[in-house]
Amino acid sequence: MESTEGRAYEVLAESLAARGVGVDRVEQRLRSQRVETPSWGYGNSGTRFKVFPQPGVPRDPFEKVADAAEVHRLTGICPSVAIHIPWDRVEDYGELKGYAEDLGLRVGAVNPNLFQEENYKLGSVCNPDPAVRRKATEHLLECVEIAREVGSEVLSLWFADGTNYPGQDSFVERRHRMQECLSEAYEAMPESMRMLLEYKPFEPAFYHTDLSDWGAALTMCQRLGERAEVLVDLGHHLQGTNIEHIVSLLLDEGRLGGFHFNNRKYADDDLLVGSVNPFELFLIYVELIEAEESTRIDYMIDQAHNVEAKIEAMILSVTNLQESYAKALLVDRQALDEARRSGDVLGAHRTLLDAYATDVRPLCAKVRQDIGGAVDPIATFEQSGYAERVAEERAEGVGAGWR
Ligand code: PSV
Ligand code: MN
Repeated sequence: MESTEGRAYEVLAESLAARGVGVDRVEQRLRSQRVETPSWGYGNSGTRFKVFPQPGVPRDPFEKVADAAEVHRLTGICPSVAIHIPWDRVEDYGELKGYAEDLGLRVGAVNPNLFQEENYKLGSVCNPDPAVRRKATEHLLECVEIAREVGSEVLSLWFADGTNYPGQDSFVERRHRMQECLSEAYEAMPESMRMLLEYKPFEPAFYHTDLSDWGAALTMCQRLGERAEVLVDLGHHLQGTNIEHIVSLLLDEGRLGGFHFNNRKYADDDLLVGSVNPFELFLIYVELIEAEESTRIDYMIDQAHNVEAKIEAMILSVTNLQESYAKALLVDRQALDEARRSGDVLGAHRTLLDAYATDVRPLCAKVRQDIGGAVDPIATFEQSGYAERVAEERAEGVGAGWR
C-alpha cells in the first residue's frame, strides 16, 4: 500500500487492538467474504420509461462474464457470476463454464426466467392452465440441467406470479399448483443442489403475489424439503419492514439460503448496495456474523444500473458490502451480551453504534491488497483502460432490453 494508506491502516489496527478487537480474526473473516455478481447487472437496463444504452455494454453472456471477472480481479471477493435463462442461453454451457474458469470465475446461481413470455400473463407455476404450468416446469427442469452443466449448485427462483384483482383466482389453488411444479424440479435436482425461493410483495402483480413474504416462502420450502431455502432480496419488502428481524427468524429456522443485495428508497429500486440505508445493511450483517459459520448462505448482488457506469457501480456495491461486513465484525459481542442481560438498553445500542462509526476503509483496502485485489478498485479500474477498450470493441452492445 502507498505509505499514506499504510499509515491509516496502522493507526486503525492499533486503535482496534486497544479496544480489544482481534484484528487478525477480523481480517481473516474479511478475506473469506464472498459476493456473487449478476450477469444482468452488466447489461443495459432501465425503467418502463426509457432504457439509456451505455457504450461497451456486453453483447453476449461471455462478455458479461468478462466484466464480472474484472470486478473480481479488483475486489478479490467476487469469484462467481449468476446467470439468468434465457437471457444467458448459449449453445454450449461447457464452453461458458470453461471461459469463466479461464478468467478465474465460476458460474453461480442459475435463475430461470418465468416472466417474459405471452403464456405467463396469468402466471407460470401458478397459472390456471395446466399446459402453461407444464411449460414452466419444463423450464425449471432445463435450468436444473444447465446448473449441472455449468457446475452450479444453486437454482434461484423468483416468480412474477400473482393476481391483479380480488376474485381473479383462488389463493390456495395457486399455492398448490406452485407446490406441484416446484416438487418436480426439486426431485430432479442432484443432492448437491439447493433451491432458493425469493419472495416479493408486489410488482408486476398488484393485488397479491403468490410468494409475497418470508412466511409464504418459508412454508413452501418446508413443504418441498431441506434443500429448499429462502432468498431475501432487500428491495422486496413493504416500507418499514424490519429486514434484520426476518433474517434472524430465517436463520433460526435454518432456512436462510441466500441474499440479493441492493438498496431502495421507495419500492424495488435496485439501487447500489448500501447507497440509501447503509445502517440497515450493517444490522443485517450483525445478525449473520455468528450464524454464517455453520450455514451456507449465498450472497449475491441483484441491482440495475440505469444511469451510472455499470462496472464501477458493481465495484462500489462490493466495497460497501466489505465495509458493512467489517463493521459488523467489530461489534463487541461480549459487551453487547452483558448490556442485553443487564437491561442496559442504551449500552447495547451504543455498542452497535461504536462499531458502525468506525472508519474501516483502511482495513478493507489492506485486506483487498492481501488477496490480490486493488487498494482503490474504482480508481484502478478507471486507470486500466478496460472501459475504453470494451467501448471500442463492443460499440453500443445489444441496445435496449434486460438481456
Ligand atoms: C425480481 O424483481 C428480481 O429481484 C428477481 O431476482 C429477478 O430474477 C431479478 O429481479 C432480475 O429481474
Ligand atoms: Mn432479486
